[in-house]
Amino acid sequence: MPQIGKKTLVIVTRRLPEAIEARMMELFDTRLNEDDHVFSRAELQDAMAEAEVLVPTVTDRIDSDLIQSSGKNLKLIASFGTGTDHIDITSAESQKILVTNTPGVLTEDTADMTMALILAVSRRLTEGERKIRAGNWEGWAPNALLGQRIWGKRLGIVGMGRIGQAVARRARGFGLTIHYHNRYRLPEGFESELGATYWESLDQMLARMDFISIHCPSTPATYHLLSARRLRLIQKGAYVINTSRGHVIDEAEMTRLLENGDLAGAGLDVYEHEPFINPKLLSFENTVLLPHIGSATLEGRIDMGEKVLINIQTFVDGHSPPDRVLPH
Ligand code: 8YV
Repeated sequence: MPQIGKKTLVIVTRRLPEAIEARMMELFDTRLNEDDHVFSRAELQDAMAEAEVLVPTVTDRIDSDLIQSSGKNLKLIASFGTGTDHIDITSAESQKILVTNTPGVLTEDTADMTMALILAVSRRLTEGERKIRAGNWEGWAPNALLGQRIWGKRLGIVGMGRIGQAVARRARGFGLTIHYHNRYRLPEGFESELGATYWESLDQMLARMDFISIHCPSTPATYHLLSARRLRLIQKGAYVINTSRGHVIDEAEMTRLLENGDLAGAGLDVYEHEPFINPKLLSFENTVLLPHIGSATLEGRIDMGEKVLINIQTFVDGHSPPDRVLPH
């Protein structure tokens, strides 16, 4: 437990919203990252040797080696974000270091971005915009940039947690019929509210959908859940949308399928090797590629920061922080 009267040393790896940084300075002995550079491994190691609380983000890879070599002061990793695949939670647990995240506050923004990608890729929004910006638009034509209607099509949601459900509610309003695969079936009330169909077999669902959208977390169990074999089950005319994590899809195989015309398109906000993007994905007209901005709203970032503050303060006060993450 931190000593009474002495402020807890908190090291924050990236710039957070100013209001959050200011409050963090008031509450704790806080070290900020003024120029917002991504910490090198050595910098992370130094921070973890000294800090009592580390506030990392998705851009910090906190693996078992770093955790094993952290100082005895480090008691809490209060991550800024919901996904915790960048932190080895099992190692942290074995070192008695708590890990927290910021769930719930990104749900609606990420669901909005999913709908934006569904619409953008099927209605060729970014392709049309590129045409205008390149000065290549010669005016309206009956057959120009024809996309696919989404109304009446089938959406297969992989992972029906908070975000998957928020996507289902929106998609229903756009006339999509909702299908889902999840580790467990949701209560009947939910299924009837959304007219959602549960597929115990992911393979069977994939083969019958017009849009597939990924909403499960990245864990060892979901690594390449959309494997090469499963990707090949998807219909030629279908679109793949991913606002979760790149590791859930075998990106190399998805790229091959797009290249060969075996998928209609992909709307992606996340990638297997961020920030590296496969150059082939960049070269296709039928991909919409976003720079991991699913939750990037001012309100969302402030809510995430508030959650980080609450997790740290609760811990400092001697209680179990509300958003503790346990090993899978
Ligand atoms: C965050 C995310 O912006 O919270 C998550 O899991 O993927 C993003 O929306 C990022 O992780 C912040 O660390």
